[in-house]
Amino acid sequence: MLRLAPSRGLLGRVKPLRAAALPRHFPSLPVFALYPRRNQSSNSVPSSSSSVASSSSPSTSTSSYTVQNRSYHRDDWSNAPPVILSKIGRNLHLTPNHPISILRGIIESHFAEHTSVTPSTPIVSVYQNFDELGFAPDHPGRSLTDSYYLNREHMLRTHTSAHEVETYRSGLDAWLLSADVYRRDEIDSSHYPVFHQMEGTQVWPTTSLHELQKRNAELAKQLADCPLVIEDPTTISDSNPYQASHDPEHAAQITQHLKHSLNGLIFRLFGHTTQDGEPLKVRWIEAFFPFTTPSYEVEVWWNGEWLELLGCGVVMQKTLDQAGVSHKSGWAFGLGLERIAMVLFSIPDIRLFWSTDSRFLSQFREGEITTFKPYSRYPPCYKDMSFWVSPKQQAAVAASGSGTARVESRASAWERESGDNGGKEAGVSTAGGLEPSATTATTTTPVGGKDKAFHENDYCEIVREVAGDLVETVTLIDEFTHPKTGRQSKAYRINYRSMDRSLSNEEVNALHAQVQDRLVADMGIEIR
Ligand code: FA5
Ligand code: MG
Repeated sequence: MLRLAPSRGLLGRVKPLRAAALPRHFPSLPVFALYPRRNQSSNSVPSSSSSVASSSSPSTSTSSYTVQNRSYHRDDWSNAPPVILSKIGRNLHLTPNHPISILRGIIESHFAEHTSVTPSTPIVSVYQNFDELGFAPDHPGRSLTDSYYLNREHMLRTHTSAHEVETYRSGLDAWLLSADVYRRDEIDSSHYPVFHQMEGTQVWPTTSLHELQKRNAELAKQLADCPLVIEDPTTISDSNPYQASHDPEHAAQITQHLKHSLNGLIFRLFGHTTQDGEPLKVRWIEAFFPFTTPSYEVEVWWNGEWLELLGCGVVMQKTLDQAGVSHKSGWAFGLGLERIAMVLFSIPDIRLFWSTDSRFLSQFREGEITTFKPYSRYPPCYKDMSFWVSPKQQAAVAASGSGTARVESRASAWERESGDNGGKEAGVSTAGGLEPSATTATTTTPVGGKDKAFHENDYCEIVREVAGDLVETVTLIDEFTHPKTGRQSKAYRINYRSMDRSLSNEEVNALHAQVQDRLVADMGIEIR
């Protein structure tokens, strides 16, 4: 059960909240690359059955990628490795009896009035993923250290928001879009380079917005009866304002409807969950996204830290203008299905979702939330690696003027962007993606090599390419600059642990040596 603001009182289960009964259109045919679904089982969804024929490393000279039978030329921007491309088509969110799919189904049935949409491919244009949504040209998320590119024009989507404009353009007003998304990221138990998001949104013709007040009053009444104590200290301010083009009263009603809708979902999902006998704590914090304002994130206290579940906000009017529906306004959210499933099913490590071990898969059944029973916890094997950063990489960092930025801020560009810092520094992001830094690399530097600034995501990517899911965490444990030579030293601890078996020390030593060799060859580091 959740502990919510004492003023709200305690109650049993809340009735599923229904979307407001306002005009909506349902296209009968796929729109662009999207497949709207209503009341269909996941089996009948046109799947993105991929054939990934990219068998050699993108850093080699092969001139193209073939993904889902389509060929993409490579250029100096290509950085998507085969190990990542091989995940295309797994579609955990559409796999019956898989926790990610079970969760998708539960959320879809909660938002019963929303149309479910499945994009046909994770490959989108850079324009769709970033420009169309108002990302600044030097936004950190665009960097080669943070995103996977097939070439300068095409990339693996980093978020489901990449489909917002085309879906609004299709005429849908209330929809849920679930899909796999891809990010170069740090390695730990709650971050994985491929994960699943669900985008949810509701928009209304401006002429109907006055109806929201009544609807909000009803929703508030239902929620008041929920035993939810959700902290929400957020306010509207210059750093998280309503949009100038919006009537502030309308914007307030849309914001309220967003919060009520998501609080209703949170209660539906976690209303009966306790962790270690303790009620679950949930909080709203202010955030920043280029395509919403005001913007928020919702976090849950889990395993001793705040875990970010979703980002959301009032849709930037420009996005709706781009979609040709300027006469509508509304809200959108993007939630991490793995993050919620981890809490809901008590799954301790995000890598487990990719397991094909029947001891994992056999534990889950469609429509049911069951507590995961670990079949075994194999011992970890820590290996440290101390090295000097290559002089060229160090020079590149110095040239960018912020060599220690990454260490000070240990969250990914994505989480810095929206204010979450791995649970350590919640609040409005000051980064906002507007200032290029060492952490962002530059948008004109070709991928790879020893000449660009050292970036932890590049380090993690190579570790992942060699050791795959045998790596549980990669943690920076030390760094210093030599007082005389000025050389920079770093030390990382790599924790190797298999989810399915015990690893021998010899095996890990051999793997660690391979990881080290690749890092020396690709990043020019000098082992100390
Ligand atoms: C976004 O991706 C925005 N597109 C969300 C959004 C949509 C905002 C619509 C406003 C309107 P963010 O980068 O915070 O935001 O990611 C959303 C969620 O994805 C996170 O809250 C988290 O639950 C999940 N997530 C992010 N990175 C990872 C990762 N590496 N592994 C697993 N889950 C992740
Ligand atoms: Mg975030």
